[in-house]
Amino acid sequence: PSLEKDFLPLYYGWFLSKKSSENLRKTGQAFLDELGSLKVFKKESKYFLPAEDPKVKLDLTSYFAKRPPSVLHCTTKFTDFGKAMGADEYAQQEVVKASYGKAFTLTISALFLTTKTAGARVELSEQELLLWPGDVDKILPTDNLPKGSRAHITLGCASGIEPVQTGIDLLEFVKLEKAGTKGDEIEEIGGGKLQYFGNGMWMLLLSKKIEVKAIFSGYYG
Ligand code: ACK
Repeated sequence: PSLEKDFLPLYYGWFLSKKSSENLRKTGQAFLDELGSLKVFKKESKYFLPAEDPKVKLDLTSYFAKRPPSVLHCTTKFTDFGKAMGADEYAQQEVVKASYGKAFTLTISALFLTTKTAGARVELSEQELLLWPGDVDKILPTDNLPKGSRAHITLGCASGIEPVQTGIDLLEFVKLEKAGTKGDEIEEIGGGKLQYFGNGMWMLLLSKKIEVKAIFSGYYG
């Protein structure tokens, strides 16, 4: 058996450089700070507050206290050390092997948050899409969304929420966009146009997209 077969990582993805990672964390933090201080957000903050005590002061930074411990990343394929569906097929692709350890530039087009997760939306290039698995852009088997719809960088999770949720939340936004539920355009804030999709789902479309440097690699834990 090949080495690739015997030692698959927990997941494959793009791992941001230390500097890009620090900058994106700061941008995400600034977004939380600004959103949390907006009247429109406060008016809708019930989704983030405990039903039994809706008067407590909401602090989004402590709300999304589960943050990625090391450098930020954008998962391509969760292979679960080879146990996940399609893991071997993914790992054996020529493009995956050839790209391993190579540098890429990822483009971030939006920041989003829900009651469960906060993340950055990644817009993949043609070349990057070659590394994107064919089976991950859906919540329901019947969903038919553009390739790469799920591409994201998790910035934080609410208590009790696993990071896998961030991609699912992003797909939820994409489904709403596709259904023509564009999201109320709330206002221009620092960085872009703020959209509200209801149910505590917020998205900031960046007026200036952010480019980050990242290495395609595997994470072994
Ligand atoms: O934030 P993420 O993209 O969501 O990065 C982490 C990484 O793998 C390590 O946990 C992602 N992840 C976990 N489980 C899955 C899964 N079943 N499908 C897709 N991504 C997953 C998680």
